[in-house]
Amino acid sequence: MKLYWGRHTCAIGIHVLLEEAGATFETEELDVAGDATKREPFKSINPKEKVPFLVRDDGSSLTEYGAMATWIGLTWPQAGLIPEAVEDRVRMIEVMDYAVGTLHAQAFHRILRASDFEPKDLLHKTGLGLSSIKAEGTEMVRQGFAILDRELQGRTWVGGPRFSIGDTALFYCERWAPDVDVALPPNVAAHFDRMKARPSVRRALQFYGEA
Ligand SMILES: N[C@@H](CCC(=O)N[C@@H](CS)C(=O)NCC(=O)O)C(=O)O
Repeated sequence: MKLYWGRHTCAIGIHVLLEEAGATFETEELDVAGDATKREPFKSINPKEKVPFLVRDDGSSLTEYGAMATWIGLTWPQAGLIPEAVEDRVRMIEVMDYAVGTLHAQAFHRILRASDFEPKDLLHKTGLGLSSIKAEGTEMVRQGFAILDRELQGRTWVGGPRFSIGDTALFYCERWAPDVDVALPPNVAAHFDRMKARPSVRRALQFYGEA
């Protein structure tokens, strides 16, 4: 199995999960900031042009954070990465979907790749401008973490009492907060600290050259 990844990307969450599962995997680094995902040979093997991207031992590939995370959770059940109780499981999915689909794809994306949100036609190009798009993204990041802070009240992990796949989605967003000058609210900051104390996260951060 091979995990395609890039520095400072959400791929670290999948890396953490593979570590938690005890999976054997290779890695291939892409210069994501330099747009390597948009060039050959990667573009042909993953037309979505994104990392994380998993190529499994049978040669088939998998994209999308939730799908990859769920596959890891179901393939290594002994790691206990998917909550058993219905309420814990749906709360976990609620946070994971929000982190991936809103906090990352809407809020952080506006800051990290503001030009993706800039109107492409000349008529509208005079509109917001990159700095306004980034400012809007920063406000969305603040609001997003505030919402998650309320949801995490009284919870150790996003799925209740045990670590699960959803925690890694929140973790990769938490890791980006200092870069966009957003302070994590208390429950989210405590979650980030708990994540950083996990051996799997330490190993992944070390691999990424950040520990
Ligand atoms: N929907 C994808 C999003 C993945 C994604 O946005 N990856 C970013 C890095 S964090 C990326 O590869 N960006 C490259 C680009 O947009 O050119 C998922 O859930 O895995």
